[in-house]
Amino acid sequence: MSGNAQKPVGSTAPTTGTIDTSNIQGDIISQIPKKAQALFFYQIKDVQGFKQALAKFIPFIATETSVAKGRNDIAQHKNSGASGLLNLKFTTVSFSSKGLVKLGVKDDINDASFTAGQLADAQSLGDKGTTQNNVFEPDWLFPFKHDIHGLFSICGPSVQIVQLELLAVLAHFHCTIREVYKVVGSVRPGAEDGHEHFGFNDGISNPALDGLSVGNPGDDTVDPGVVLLGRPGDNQPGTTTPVQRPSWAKDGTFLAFRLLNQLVPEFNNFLAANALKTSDPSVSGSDLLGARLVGRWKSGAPIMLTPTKDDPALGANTQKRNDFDYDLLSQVKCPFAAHIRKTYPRNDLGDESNDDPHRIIRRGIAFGPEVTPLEKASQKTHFDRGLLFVSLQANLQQGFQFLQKNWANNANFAFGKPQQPGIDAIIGQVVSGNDNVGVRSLSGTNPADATASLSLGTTEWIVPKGGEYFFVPSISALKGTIAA
Ligand code: N7H
Repeated sequence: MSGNAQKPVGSTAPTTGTIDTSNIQGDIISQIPKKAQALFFYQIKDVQGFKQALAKFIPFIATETSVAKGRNDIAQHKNSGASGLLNLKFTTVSFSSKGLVKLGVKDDINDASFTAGQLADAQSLGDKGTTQNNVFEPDWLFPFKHDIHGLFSICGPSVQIVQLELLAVLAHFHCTIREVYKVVGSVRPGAEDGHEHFGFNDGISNPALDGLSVGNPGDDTVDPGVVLLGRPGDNQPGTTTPVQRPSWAKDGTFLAFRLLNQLVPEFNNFLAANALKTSDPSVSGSDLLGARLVGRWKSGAPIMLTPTKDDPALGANTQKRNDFDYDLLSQVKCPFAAHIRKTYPRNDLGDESNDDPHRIIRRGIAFGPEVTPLEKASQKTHFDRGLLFVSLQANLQQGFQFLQKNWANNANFAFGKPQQPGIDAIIGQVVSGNDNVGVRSLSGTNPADATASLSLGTTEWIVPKGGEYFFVPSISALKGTIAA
């Protein structure tokens, strides 16, 4: 018996009181240290058996407190000069809307996108597919077109260790669940550690949460309710009126997962074919174009601070690499449609607090093999690789969806610029019915002629292969409602 259905909806007036970090799952406030991550998507077959197994499993779930301890242990291990990586594993759990229903949780958590699921959003996100009898079917992998109830995420120091840990978790839940899809991501080898498959340093910029985490200069601190439900800032769009949430939902967050394949040889081929002229012979024209599409050089150094040449020391400098603003009316340093400018426009929106409701915490990891010599030579992708994209936010429509639909896919955003910005060259998708139909282009890529538009061709280098929205509950919600 779930019991939760009797709990009053809307009893979570946001409070600023202390937040118990041992009640919040890991990876939300501070990032879980990881070299590899297994994501296991499943359906629940035996509800009562699952609830019993989940109740016993709660002490093994990573919390903000256990992650902080883990980070501390890792720092001590490094400082002691010891070799190798500590064998620390962190497991978190989350549920789709269908999963919560299956478990008998009947309260409306009050997020229409979560309730509908990502499959229902695929077309409006711009994912490609076919329509038959008025029903759109995205070109996703088969498992993501069917019900997914839950997700286990296991982070650890190696692929082997997370795979072994996953086996232990599955043994615990035994036949109460059925696998839908499994994928293991890992950091790329050697100097590419921390870089996604196009070669760019990733995971550099995330907002800090007021009272819970401290950001680096330029990170911007947002209200905790931008990420945690039921906390100050978890407001109805454009208002200061709190969203009504069931009390058990407090201190949980929504997780948007996207399985994003990346066509690396094709992307590199485009950069080489459209290489820009550079003033410095040591800078390659294709590297400059790549940097202008992303807004950062491969090292992570922002082009606003170093527009003509990469500066690896700046890319590694946590105190400086996020500390910049954009030139409001000029693309000379950075195109209006550069990926990081589209997804966090900073002063492009006027007061930077206007960005706050649309900030997300990103926790992705790369998956798939390195590009093979054959793929490089043929300039064609033969093996699946890409990003296991994860974003955390208290409001899916204001967070992940807003960034993808209203900003990245919208050729007119940011508004009021002297040239039409165009779409985000990295993640922008042409959506039929939008005013960007058929236009895969952006302006401002050429610093010498910011008015010129660059056609990106018809191949989108990021190919969505599936996804779902999940709710990451607090520990008390797991104990009192979900496993109860
Ligand atoms: Fe992006 N890339 O390699 O080009 N992203 N992203 N992203 N992204 C960022 O700041 C990338 C995707 C955001 O605060 C960097 O950490 C790739 C989606 C946001 O200034 C790089 C994929 C969405 C930021 C990439 C991908 C976003 C950001 C710079 C898919 C949301 C922070 C490093 C395969 C809908 C912006 C960093 C800021 C940064 C890349 C997906 C959003 C290098 C390859 C789907 C908010």
